[in-house]
Amino acid sequence: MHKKSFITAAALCVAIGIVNAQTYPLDPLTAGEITKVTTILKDNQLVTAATWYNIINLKEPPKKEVQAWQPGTPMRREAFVSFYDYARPGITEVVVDLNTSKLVSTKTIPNVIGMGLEADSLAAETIVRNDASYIAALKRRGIAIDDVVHRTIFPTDLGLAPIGHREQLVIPHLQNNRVDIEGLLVYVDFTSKKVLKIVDESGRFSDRVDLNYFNEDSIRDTRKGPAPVKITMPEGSSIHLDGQAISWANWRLRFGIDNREGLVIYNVRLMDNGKERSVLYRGSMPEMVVPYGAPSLLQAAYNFFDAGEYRLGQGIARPMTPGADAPENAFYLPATLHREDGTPYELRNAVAIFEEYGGTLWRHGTVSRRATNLAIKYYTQIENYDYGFTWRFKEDGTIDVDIELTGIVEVQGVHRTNAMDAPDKNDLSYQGHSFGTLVKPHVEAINHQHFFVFRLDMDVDGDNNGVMEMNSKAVPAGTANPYGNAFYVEDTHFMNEGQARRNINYESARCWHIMNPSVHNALGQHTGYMLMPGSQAVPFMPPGTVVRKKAGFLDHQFWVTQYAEGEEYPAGRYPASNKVYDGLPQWTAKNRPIGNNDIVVWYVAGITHIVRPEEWPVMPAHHMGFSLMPFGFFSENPTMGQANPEFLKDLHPNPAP
Ligand SMILES: [Cu+2]
Repeated sequence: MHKKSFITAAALCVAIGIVNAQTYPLDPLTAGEITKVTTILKDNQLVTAATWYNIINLKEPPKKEVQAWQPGTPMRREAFVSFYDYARPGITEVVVDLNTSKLVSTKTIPNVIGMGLEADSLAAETIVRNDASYIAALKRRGIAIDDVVHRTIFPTDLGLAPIGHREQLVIPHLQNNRVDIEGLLVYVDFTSKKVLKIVDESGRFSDRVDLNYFNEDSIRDTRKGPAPVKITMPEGSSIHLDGQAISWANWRLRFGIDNREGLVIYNVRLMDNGKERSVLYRGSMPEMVVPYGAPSLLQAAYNFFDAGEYRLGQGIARPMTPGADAPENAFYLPATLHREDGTPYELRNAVAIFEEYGGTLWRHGTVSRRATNLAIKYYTQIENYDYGFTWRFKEDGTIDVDIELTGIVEVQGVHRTNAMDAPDKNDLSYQGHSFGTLVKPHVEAINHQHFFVFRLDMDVDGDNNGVMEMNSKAVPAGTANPYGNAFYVEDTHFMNEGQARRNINYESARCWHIMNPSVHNALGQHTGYMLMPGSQAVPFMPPGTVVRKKAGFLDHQFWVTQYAEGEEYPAGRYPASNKVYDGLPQWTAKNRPIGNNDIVVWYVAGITHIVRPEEWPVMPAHHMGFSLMPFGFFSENPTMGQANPEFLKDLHPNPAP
């Protein structure tokens, strides 16, 4: 039954032509278009056999052009490509016109570093294996070079290599042993193929350890779960899919999978009494950073910009498991992505689109209504961590964005084997405190934070919007507040980008009201959507540190910018680069007007992760996120009048055991 419903969903998407949909200016590139792009680059002698592709994406047409486009008329179809060759400093960006097969622009940026590549580890092996000092450092630990394999990351504070050279930290670990050889690192310049520096701290843990690192034993099924709970849809699905367009209940929207940002939600509209009303032009998670909190050079380099440096790991196919990653009633749709060699591939089960039980819609006394949600889910895996992103559209007009954190936490080798042991003098510690949680003898899961930046191009009832900050405040006790209980909401309307650099504040229940200054509901209120923060974190790294300069978006949890082409990535296009800082602080320094303009809202969701022993060897999914809720968008509860499904009438309580 389970299998059957899945096949039906899969058959449906093929029938409606999802795979090669190219019917709208925002539809992602097809496999044919990706191949066409690389062919055009080859024909123009821009690439060689040694070229690695960072990104091959749809170059979205300007917003005004998309909004004005009519079905059946010609549409702009361009691809943005950035590519890299180890032998050449910098990166090359090309825009290709897919309609004419011509190059629109070619730009070489010599001072930036492109994204991390699978090929980096291989490149590292050939360089470090020939370095006598490095081989000697291993030998001092009793380790032969042939027993070692390497991984690479971007150093936090680049600068040993000339600017634009690909500088990486090479980290050794023993074959078939997932804990690093602590205290030994090599700075390598991949461009000049030179070892720049060896960091060799003696005494750190470098033994082999039985890690139980998500191996065959740790994932063997040894016990049965609870009796199955199955979802049935006796009348079929209410979801209507047409290419990348989704229509469900009052919601209308589109989606796409981007090679850098992953799931992108487009053109979100609500049907209100037969009228289509816009809410959001484009929503995505264009950047994130995961800084780690132990005071070693390696840990300081652990600040992964998983989107900007690793394009969310999307170069490797990791399809969803129907029924586990998303419910069995979901439509599992494929996405077309590309590998770092430029070849396209189809990721099956990439996106799950489903209806789910949404709990109680509302109730009073014995009158109650059942809620159903529309959910769109996408998973990414970047090395050890897995992230799920679900956009949930509710009948009351709310959009909940859910981030799911799972996978394997980052660990380091330590001498201690028991939490009762004091930290070893050679392990990283501060005043008797370790910088992580012991999850196995000799294995410590490192304290860290995750920050996710959401870019929300809001279009509430039209392009021109404004933002009001809502702070709830107590009236000072006195004649205006004789009993001390009075509080009110102070609305502050931001007029420029500088004013709208804001932090969360739980004391004032701070929310942000994205509203249309020109449109009012029946009560005379501005129509709007409120951004309500979820659980949060603020960075521990102080301003001025390299991470804070690169991830300038961490200065605040909330930002507003005037819509501008080219302002897509909040830490700039190439966050791995040395001393090239771009993004929200730089853009908002222009202090453009945002009082009644086409605006983009940026929300930085954060979490401080102190690992629990129960999160080893794989982490139970943890959820965080935020909500966009209609606030004055309607004039009353928009779900009034909605009947419960018929089958509820036939339900009866379970018999007594
Ligand atoms: Cu974590």
